[in-house]
Amino acid sequence: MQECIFCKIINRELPAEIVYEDEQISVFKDINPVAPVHLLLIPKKHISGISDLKEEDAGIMGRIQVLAANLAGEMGLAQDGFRLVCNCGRDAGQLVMHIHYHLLSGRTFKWPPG
Ligand code: DGP
Repeated sequence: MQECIFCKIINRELPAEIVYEDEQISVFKDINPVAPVHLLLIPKKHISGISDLKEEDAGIMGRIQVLAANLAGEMGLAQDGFRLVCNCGRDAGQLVMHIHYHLLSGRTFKWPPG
């Protein structure tokens, strides 16, 4: 999508610290990290948010979760723990309307979230 920041990162029109990429998925560091590890995992296909997911998107969203598990394992995050967050809509704090998971780790998180 033309005006989407994350599509521009995928298309290399905007810079980002990309840490993983394949045909369907891109993973890059959040520009405004809220934890020592803060990655964004996104499908290259533009999907606005969880509410817009279709049956056909189940595979890619599952792949992203498996990738999160693999990255957490490779980065040594699994033992102490990590959080995988997907904000959906205004009240949840979604600012970028291209679906993304935040992979957060490296500190203790509170529950419930603020
Ligand atoms: P959310 O509030 O869930 O929509 O999270 C959007 C996240 O995207 C937020 O943590 C900041 C990050 N972000 C916004 N613009 C950019 C950008 O241009 N580059 C990178 N790397 N991250 C961005």
